Amino acid sequence: MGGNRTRSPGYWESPQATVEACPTSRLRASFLTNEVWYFSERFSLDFFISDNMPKGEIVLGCLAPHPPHVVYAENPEQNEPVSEGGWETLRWGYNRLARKLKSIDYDALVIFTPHWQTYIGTHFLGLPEFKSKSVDPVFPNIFRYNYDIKVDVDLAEKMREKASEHGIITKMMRNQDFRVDYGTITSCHMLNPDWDKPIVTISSNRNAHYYSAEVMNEQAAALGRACAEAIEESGKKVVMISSHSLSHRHFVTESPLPEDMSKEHIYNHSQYVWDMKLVDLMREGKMRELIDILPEFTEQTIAETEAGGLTWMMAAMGFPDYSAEIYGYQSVIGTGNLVAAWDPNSVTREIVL
Ligand code: 2X7
Ligand code: FE2
Repeated sequence: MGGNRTRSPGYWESPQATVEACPTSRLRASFLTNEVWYFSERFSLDFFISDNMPKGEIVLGCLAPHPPHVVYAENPEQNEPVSEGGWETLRWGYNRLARKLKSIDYDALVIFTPHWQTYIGTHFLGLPEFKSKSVDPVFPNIFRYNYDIKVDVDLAEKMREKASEHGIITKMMRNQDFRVDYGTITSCHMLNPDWDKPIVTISSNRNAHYYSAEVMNEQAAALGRACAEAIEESGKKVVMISSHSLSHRHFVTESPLPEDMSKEHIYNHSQYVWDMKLVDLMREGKMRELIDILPEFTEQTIAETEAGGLTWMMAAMGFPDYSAEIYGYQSVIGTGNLVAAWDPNSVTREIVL
């Protein structure tokens, strides 16, 4: 990041870049952009020291599937329906990853979700708070969740700005009545049930529908690189979340009791073999190879990787060549769901399973 970066005049006029006067003379600080400006009085020399600001970083990347079933099974107070449990392998894995997150110092969670689909550009949540009830359109019997979500709008705007510089069409979601998708809510709830960190949600632009899975992969990688640049410039510590299942063939008839685990199994063997191929590559630290075969995997298993989340996160993290932490794999209505994490810090990185 260069110390003599230029900003368009409009940037400084925006509410997020308000400059406040400091009690000491000549020093003015923008607390929201973390930049400190010095205005000299004797010489007409103005400069700022944002180069001294610590660089932001991605402190963890999480693959966090979002079947609403896992929230239903946890019985949190926010969700109306009550269950007798279910999907423990996945939930206990999630619980363990949530405990690890508690031990990490971070400022915000940034999540890419396939269930906020946008057809013109990539959108970012752009208001400080979204509060409402989320009812899953397919499973209203198990997911009616009262949410109150805080957003890191400053970080979201930085990401939007960077994505735009990379040639990606972008938009901020400023509609207060916008209903946050259940993918965001489920993954964030399972990773941080206390909801004590702000989030940024990024929509999934459906390039695949206009072009192909390959183009989708390229676009998602470009978005990932843009987000990584934004995080670095923000000075913040960020946890990235790619919210999706792996193989995605699912049952068409729900069992009378959704949490009846005697009915839960992977939909078919080929799907399972594909999922395990991906898990092996993750364990071996071959994320570039995995992303290269993702279009084929997506086509064969009609996977939610179609939305671009995993490619986005891996590109942002520079395609890790170290082992992923594997927390659990389980079928939910026949789909393959894996909880995994990439820890760039070799001291805290673990072999979990
Ligand atoms: O969105 C989902 C999903 N990805 C997997 C399983 C069940 C329901 O919803
Ligand atoms: Fe989904």
